[in-house]
Order: sequence, then structure tokens, then C-alpha cells
Amino acid sequence: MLAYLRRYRICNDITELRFLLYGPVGAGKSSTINTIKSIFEERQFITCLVSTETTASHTIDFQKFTVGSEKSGRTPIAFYDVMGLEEGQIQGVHTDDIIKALKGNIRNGYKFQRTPISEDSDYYNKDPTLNDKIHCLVSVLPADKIRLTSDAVIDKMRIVRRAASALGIPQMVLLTRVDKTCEIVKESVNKVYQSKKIKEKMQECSNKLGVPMNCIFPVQNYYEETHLRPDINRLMLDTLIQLVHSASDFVERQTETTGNQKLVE
Ligand SMILES: Nc1nc2c(ncn2[C@@H]2O[C@H](COP(=O)(O)OP(=O)(O)OP(=O)(O)O)[C@@H](O)[C@H]2O)c(=O)[nH]1
Ligand SMILES: [Mg+2]
Repeated sequence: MLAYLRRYRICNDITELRFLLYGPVGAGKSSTINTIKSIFEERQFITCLVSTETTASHTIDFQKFTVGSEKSGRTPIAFYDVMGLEEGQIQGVHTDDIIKALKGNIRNGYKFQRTPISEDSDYYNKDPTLNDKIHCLVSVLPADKIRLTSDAVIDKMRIVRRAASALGIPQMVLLTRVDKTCEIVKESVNKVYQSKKIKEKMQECSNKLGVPMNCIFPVQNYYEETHLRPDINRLMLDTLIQLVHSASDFVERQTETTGNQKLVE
């Protein structure tokens, strides 16, 4: 799977496939990026700051993380980490900002403010190309805390998902912290799709977010391990391949449409 992703060929119009991870505070967004980077580096890799269990978002800027390195081999995949969603109008990341990020209007490095980005900001990109846009929106929810996620946060997620649907952007859901949900899975992540508890959590997530079951992927992040584990790697890579395929399909569809427009002109 690693070799497949390293050799994955993307459409010539873009330099990389871009994914945006969003969800409630402490859902495991930054940990997911660290886990994916660790797998490609084949060692523990921490670049994305992970929080201890808190209520305010630890990640506060819009930051891009590429996968692979000069040494391990570049992979045409990039993740954007955003601040977590919180209840209330001024807490956490603003939904307008996430929607602008989807459209490619926000440049890398922007620090989220209490109000949405203004068009005068140096970080505002007025003319985004397909290369600046997000090609797949990834919702991240913690399996052990789905029930605790407030309706206000779920509503914000719905607003973002509706905007992504209008833009034709594919959407996937990662259900993190499966080890905290099921003892059998904690011992071996290979059993994740056999676990009744995890299936229930996926169903709960499907009902709460209104997404079909086949777009929900349970994953396990590295959080206490000092060495890589094949079962964790396998599940994450299997999931990543699904994400890459849907992002790639989106890009193909976009280039076909713009190509047709050019022909008409
Ligand atoms: N047990 C377990 N803990 C996890 C897993 N993924 C993340 N965590 C822990 O959950 C906490 C929050 O993780 P983060 O990755 O910082 O979450 P985040 O979504 O980036 O949070 P903000 O940036 O604050 O919005 C950290 O203490 C992680 O160690 C997992 O799969 N299993
Ligand atoms: Mg974070």
C-alpha cells in the first residue's frame, strides 16, 4: 500500500492532492496527520502539535503538511490542519473560514481570528486555481466521544458539509480513538471491522452527521507508542487509499469540466 501511494500518479494540472481535516476540538486531527507522516517516514514523526485533553483548540493556524520527504520519497499528498470547531459564534474556527479554505481562498500559514478572514488580508487568495483548492474534505470525530459532541458543533459540521457538497467536493469521515472504544480493537487494530462496538459507533456517526456508512472509516492514531505497529499502519493506509481515490476522482471531474468550458469558449 505504501508503494502504491508513493507511485500514485495524479492529474498534471495539480502538484498534489489536498485534504482538509476538520472536526471538534481534540478529535485527533493533528494526531492523524502525525500518524500518516510517521508511516511514510517509517519512524515516529511529530510535526503537528497534538493537544493534551483540553476544551480549547490547540491548533490555531491553517497549516499544510506534506507527506514523505526528500529522504523517504515525496508523495503527492498534502493535509491541511485547521483549528477545532467549538460551540458559539466566536469560539474555535469559523465555518466561513473553512468554506473559504475549501475554495482555495486561504493561503498557508493564516492564523485563525475571532472573525472570518477579510479579502484585504495578505493570506487571502482572490483567484484560486484547482491547485489551491481542497480536493477532499475529511471530517474527524472521536469514536469514544460522539455522544458528547454538542449539537452546536454538529450543526457547524453540517454547514461545512453542505458547502462542500455544493462545490462537488467529496467528503469522508475518520472515526479516531477506536482503542478507547473497544478492548478487542485496543489489542489488535486488525479486528476493527469485526467489532460490534465500532460498528455501533459508525452507525451513530452516520446518523449524527447524515453520511452513509461507506464514507466512514475507523482509524487508530499513534499516541503513546514509540515504535510503529503493522496493524495501525495497515488500517490507516487502507483508509488513505480510499481518500486518495475520491480526491483524485474529484480532480479528474474538475479538469474535464474546465476542459469542456475551454472548448466551448
Ligand atoms: N487513545 C487514543 N488517543 C488519541 C487518538 N488520536 C488522538 N488521540 C489523543 O487525543 C488528543 C487530541 O488529539 P489532537 O490530535 O491534538 O486533536 P485535534 O483534533 O488536533 O485537536 P485541536 O487541534 O485542539 O482541535 C491527544 O491527547 C491525542 O493523543 C487515538 O487514536 N487513540
Ligand atoms: Mg490539532
